[in-house]
Amino acid sequence: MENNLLAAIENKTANVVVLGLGYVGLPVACLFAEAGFPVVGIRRSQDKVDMINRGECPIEGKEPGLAELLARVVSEGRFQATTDYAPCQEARVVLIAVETPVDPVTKKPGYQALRGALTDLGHNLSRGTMVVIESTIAPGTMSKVVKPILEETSGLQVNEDFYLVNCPERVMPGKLLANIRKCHRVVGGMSPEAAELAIHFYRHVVQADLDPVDCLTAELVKTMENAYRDVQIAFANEMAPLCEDMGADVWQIRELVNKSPYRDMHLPGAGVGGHCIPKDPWLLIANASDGFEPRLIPTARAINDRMPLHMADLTVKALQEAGVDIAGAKVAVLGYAYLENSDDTRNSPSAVLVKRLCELGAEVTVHDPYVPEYQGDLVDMVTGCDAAVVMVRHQVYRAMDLDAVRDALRTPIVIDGRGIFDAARMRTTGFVYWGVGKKNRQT
Ligand code: SAJ
Repeated sequence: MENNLLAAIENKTANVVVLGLGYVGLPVACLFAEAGFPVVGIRRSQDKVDMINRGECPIEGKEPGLAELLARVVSEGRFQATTDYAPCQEARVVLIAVETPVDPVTKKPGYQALRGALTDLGHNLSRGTMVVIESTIAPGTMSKVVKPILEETSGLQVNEDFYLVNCPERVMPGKLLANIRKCHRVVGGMSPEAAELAIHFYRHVVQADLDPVDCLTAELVKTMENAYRDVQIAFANEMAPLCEDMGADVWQIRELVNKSPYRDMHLPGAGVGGHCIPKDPWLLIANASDGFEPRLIPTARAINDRMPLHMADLTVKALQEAGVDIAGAKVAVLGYAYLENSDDTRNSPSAVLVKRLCELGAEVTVHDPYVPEYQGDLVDMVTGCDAAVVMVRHQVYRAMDLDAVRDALRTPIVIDGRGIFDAARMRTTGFVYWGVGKKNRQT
């Protein structure tokens, strides 16, 4: 294949198209535009396209530098958005960054968005283009799904007529730009040449290691690194109820355990949310053959998924200690985002807790300073409630006026899902205090 693509990448004349302008696609489009490439972003929603072309950032929450960078690259004419796939025909590099959720029952990816993007791209794919999948995908997807769809819809052959790469994203809400610039990436090529070309391309925005590998290795690295984190968190979430059962404080024990070399016990808590950790372990094992029996991954997921229900159990017990029945009790849920100081509510553990409390007959109100529908004065919101359940380590909860909250509650009960408060201090302040991994029984 003629290789003037390398020259176009080096001198930044290569037209870049980014398919999918969400948490992954938008920041990466802006960074390549800032680096000097002409970038077109494609998104299905005309409203969002119009917003982006006005230089307005559609992503809420604290994303340092993103809104300013977007406004700048749009005003300089380096980046524009559209709903039309025609710009793919002139593209030399196409990045695909669409969501890859798993079915809540089968735990398998349907890839509807990915299949749609690949099909539309295939019909507009030109010879000599480099296609990069940034989405997180199950190991084996590049060869079993991506390659066949692109070849069938374009009539072109991978490695003969176009380059194909998997370079998994490394985003985290609140650090979108920083993570792209600073996190190492694996660069999986359908050919070594494709991987090398992609490394030349990403070197324009990534200041960390770019490791050339094959596609299967790249798919395994990304899903395995997040499955590893999920298992680590699950261990902590098994130790918390154990310590409650034994009448010990898992938070103090965790700190002492981590004094041992090579220990890094993670934080137990009210649940594991977000768009990566709850999903990627299922992607990791999705294409394993029947000869492989996954045991640790599903068990870890079950442990973590149970934590919001554990929070409901603690709430019932705390209310009982104060002589209040969960049925008819007014419960305030503090925090709805999945991560502290973020507005991101994807796979929110609080959603599971709210559903469970309502099933038990409680009247639930939700507060979250970052989520528009749950914003409001904290003390006003807890006024008249029988319990306040803290689900997220938002700074506003860590710094809240405990005397004011105690006086506003009808029954002074706090259930602590993130180890924020000191049990002794809470009890001397007059609260019935229960927490994940805490010494909850007063006997
Ligand atoms: N959580 C715990 N205990 C912990 C750590 C996290 O309960 O010890 C919970 C959080 O409250 C949250 C969920 O797990 O609900 C996920 O937290 P996270 O810190 O993993 O945040 P994410 O989901 O944004 O994870 C992303 C991932 N990065 C990428 O996929 C590129 C993850 O692999 C990173 O470790 C994480 O960002 C990060 O810390 O950068």
